[in-house]
Amino acid sequence: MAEQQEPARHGGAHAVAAARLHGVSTMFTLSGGHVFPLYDGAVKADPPMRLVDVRHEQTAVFAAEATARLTRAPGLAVVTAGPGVTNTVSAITTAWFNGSPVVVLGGRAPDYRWGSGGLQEIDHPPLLVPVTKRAWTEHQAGAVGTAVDEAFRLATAPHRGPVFLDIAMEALFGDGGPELPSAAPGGTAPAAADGPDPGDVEAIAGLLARASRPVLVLGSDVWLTGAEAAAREAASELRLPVVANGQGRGILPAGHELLVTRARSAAFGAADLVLVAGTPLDFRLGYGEFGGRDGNAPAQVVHVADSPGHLATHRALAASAAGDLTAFFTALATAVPTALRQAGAAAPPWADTWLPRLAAAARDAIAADQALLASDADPIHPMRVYGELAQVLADDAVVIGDGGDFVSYAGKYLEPQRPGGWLDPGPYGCLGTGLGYAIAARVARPSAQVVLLLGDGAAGFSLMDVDTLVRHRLPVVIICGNNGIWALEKYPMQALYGYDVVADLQPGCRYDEVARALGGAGETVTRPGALGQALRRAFDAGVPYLVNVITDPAVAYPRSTTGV
Ligand SMILES: Cc1ncc(C[n+]2csc(CCOP(=O)(O)OP(=O)(O)O)c2C)c(N)n1
Ligand SMILES: [Mg+2]
Repeated sequence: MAEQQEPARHGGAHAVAAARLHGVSTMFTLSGGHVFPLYDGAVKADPPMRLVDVRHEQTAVFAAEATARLTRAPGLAVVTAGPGVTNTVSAITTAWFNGSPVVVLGGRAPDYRWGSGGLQEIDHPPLLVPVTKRAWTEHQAGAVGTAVDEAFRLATAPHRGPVFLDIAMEALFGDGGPELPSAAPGGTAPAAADGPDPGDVEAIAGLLARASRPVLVLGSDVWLTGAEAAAREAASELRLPVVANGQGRGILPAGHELLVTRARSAAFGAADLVLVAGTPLDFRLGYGEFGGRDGNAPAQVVHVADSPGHLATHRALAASAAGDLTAFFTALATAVPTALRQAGAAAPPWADTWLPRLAAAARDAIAADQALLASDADPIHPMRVYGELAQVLADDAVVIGDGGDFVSYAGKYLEPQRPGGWLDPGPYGCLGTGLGYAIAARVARPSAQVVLLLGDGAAGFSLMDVDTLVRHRLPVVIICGNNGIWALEKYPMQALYGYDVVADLQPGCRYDEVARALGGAGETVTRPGALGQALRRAFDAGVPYLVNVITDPAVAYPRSTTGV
């Protein structure tokens, strides 16, 4: 802590004040001289801004991204010039794919020496333009506050996403003037999306009224844009079977009568209309190809996004709408009954047969899971881990997945009770999000359970940041699914070539001892019967705790697609 508490007025102080106006309370960072004024600005702000210093810049950006995805307020990461910035590229790209409002502030070699070969002198924005909403440089100390304000406004405007700004050294260290930003010129409330075109909603309502086997897919943007209550109400009002995707999971709690995610292949295979809201028609949704199974015609596809640029262009759509998702669902909930009445139907025709059929299929699938969730197999079947975890998870738990097969199991068998409690890397599929996401989750939800499900391969990307959890007293439970292999690559390579290489890790490696060496705690579990008690010890520990579960490498996740 600095002894002298005079208000700072350098560019760094202006940047911190502007970030705070947008609701930022934590700066995730890894030190470098180019960005010292941002720390000085954080320390001397009133109240000081919390600094969480990590062990790799990608962890800082993943933490900022998870902050945005959990709190729906923007996240902030600060990284030093050159390698500090280039180390963030995968994490910024992850935020780009996820539409996460993140601002990354980078240091930058000074302008007055530019071209002379200064330390870490590289022009960062061209590296980041393709994966950000905007990437640019601020050169003037007096303009830093305005530039940072602009960065946050852009990051939070529809369609949300990452923004990069680097600040030349003299601008960050130089005098920005006595007046710190105290009110943002354009206001600090995130810009709202315009409502969708009423004609588009009507057209969608008309299609739905003529459908007999519709399915509603709720994706991450439904949660990220705050439309979950409107979506839930519309689904309930219209009795629509729902498949949840990404952070849309939990909008309908596990066990909800309309939630048919576990019957998604039956639902998508036989649907005659699929309405996808708040997520791209990417590989996770079979590129938007639905229906056509068992002699059925291909389904009509309706795509709804929060902004026109996010509507699918790679396949024909029966209809689409772009705009505020809350407004969309609210309008849909009244437009469909009107359209049904006009078509002479008293109630949604799908409510009597199609919905119960899918609900029964979902119930059957869940019942069929039970044997493996309770499996006594030795070595441990990965599903047993989830059977045990489900018994100790609270409704408000945050569950994070970073890994291959181990996390695919989790995605399938752990059904959240609330939205905003499930974090996977999203469609960019980047390994290494785990510790950054876990750090952010603990900061954002101080009293909730935070559980990180970590493949043993994935562990290698970020396990050192257990040190950050320890230094900042952030207890989380880490469950390492340790099969000694990169399973999600090993089995596909064997299927293609009949053999595999570069897919083996150390069997039985003691990742729990890594956690201990860093000041946390942990244990290795090799027997299924020991799992339950180990998980309880982990939740009770009050320190970062890694349960290293040795699972059966012979068990491969029954995957139908590799995403390519
Ligand atoms: C940064 C990055 N590198 C490589 C991959 C390719 N990849 C996807 S899953 C996977 C295997 C993950 O292994 P592990 O975490 O041990 O989980 P398992 O499949 O064994 O359960 C790999 C290498 C990736 N998605 N991201
Ligand atoms: Mg593995």
